[in-house]
Amino acid sequence: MSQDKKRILSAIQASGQLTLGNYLGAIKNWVALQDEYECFFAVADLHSITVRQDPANLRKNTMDIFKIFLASGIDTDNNVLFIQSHVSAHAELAWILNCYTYMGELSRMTQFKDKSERHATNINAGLFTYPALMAADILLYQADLVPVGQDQKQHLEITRDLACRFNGIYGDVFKVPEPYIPKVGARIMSLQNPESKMSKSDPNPNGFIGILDKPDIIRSKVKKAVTDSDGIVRFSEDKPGVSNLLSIYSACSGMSIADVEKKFAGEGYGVFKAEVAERIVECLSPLQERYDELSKNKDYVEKIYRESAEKAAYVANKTLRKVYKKVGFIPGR
Ligand code: ATP
Ligand code: LTN
Repeated sequence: MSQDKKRILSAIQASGQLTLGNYLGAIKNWVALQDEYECFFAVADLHSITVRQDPANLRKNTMDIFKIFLASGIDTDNNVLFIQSHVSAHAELAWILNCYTYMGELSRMTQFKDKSERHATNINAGLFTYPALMAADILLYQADLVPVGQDQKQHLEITRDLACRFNGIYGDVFKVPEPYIPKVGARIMSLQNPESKMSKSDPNPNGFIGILDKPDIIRSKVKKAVTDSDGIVRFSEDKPGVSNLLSIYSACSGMSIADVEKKFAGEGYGVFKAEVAERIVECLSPLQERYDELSKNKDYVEKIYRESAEKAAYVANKTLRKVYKKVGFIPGR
């Protein structure tokens, strides 16, 4: 791996099946960044248990996400794709960072407030200290840049604060990371409620397109997508459903929104929706084919995640050893 490339770390929680939003908003950008940067991409399974998970589902989701990362075309010779719980340094550094994180700053996190409302019967300590684990993910790898959506910016701020606080006490231990928010990041909205983001934890499956949804399912979900009654294919704030379908068409085809509007001028929503569905199918089917191949080749997938965990652990443990020493722990291994 190149020493002079800047380093990137990002992760996706294993809290459900990945959506077209995760693909267009995150994974597609990762694929584009992999040659310019040295990348570490993780399936954040430790984070996902801050919300109750069925064990069999968690196993399936984690493995599916890992295979989707591979199928999306990330080159594992030069980048590291790994499963967070395979590198114990994440949990170890998270504990230490917990002891440097204030209750006050954690209580200001909007994701904690949102998730506590949505899971009112399970407001656990892990959900509260989630940002310390996310900071550990990032700081262990001395990452320069962290590609995240707008909703994660607050977690990145706390990561930077923690890095500076720790460095302030003990000297230069952590690199202070910068957020990397893609300029043209497609923000894909729910098909059923286009005012809110397409999310893998949406209880209504018609709200999201799963990356692994088969063509007929995709066609039927797009057909049911909420639009409006004026019948004009135009991007506008007061037409969130149609605008979202335009964004999806544009992101999947590479055409500009203005060109897509021109293409469908005078056409009804029926024709437009059918074409949107086809663009999604075209965008996802090469990935789905590679995913199916990988599913037949379990030994290969296992080999990759085992080797990657070793590569990740090598880098992570180097930082952890330094932290242990600085804090005053006696070296035992
Ligand atoms: P959850 O609903 O379980 O909290 P999510 O589907 O919103 O999850 P995250 O795991 O929070 O997804 O996000 C993983 C990455 O995918 C982030 O970088 C996020 O910005 C991106 N992402 C998620 N949903 C969308 C979306 N609808 N449009 C664009 N990017 C998205
Ligand atoms: N919290 C993030 C997922 C995540 C992450 C990370 C992102 C866990 N660890 C480290 C970037 C860097 C989310 O919910 N999208």
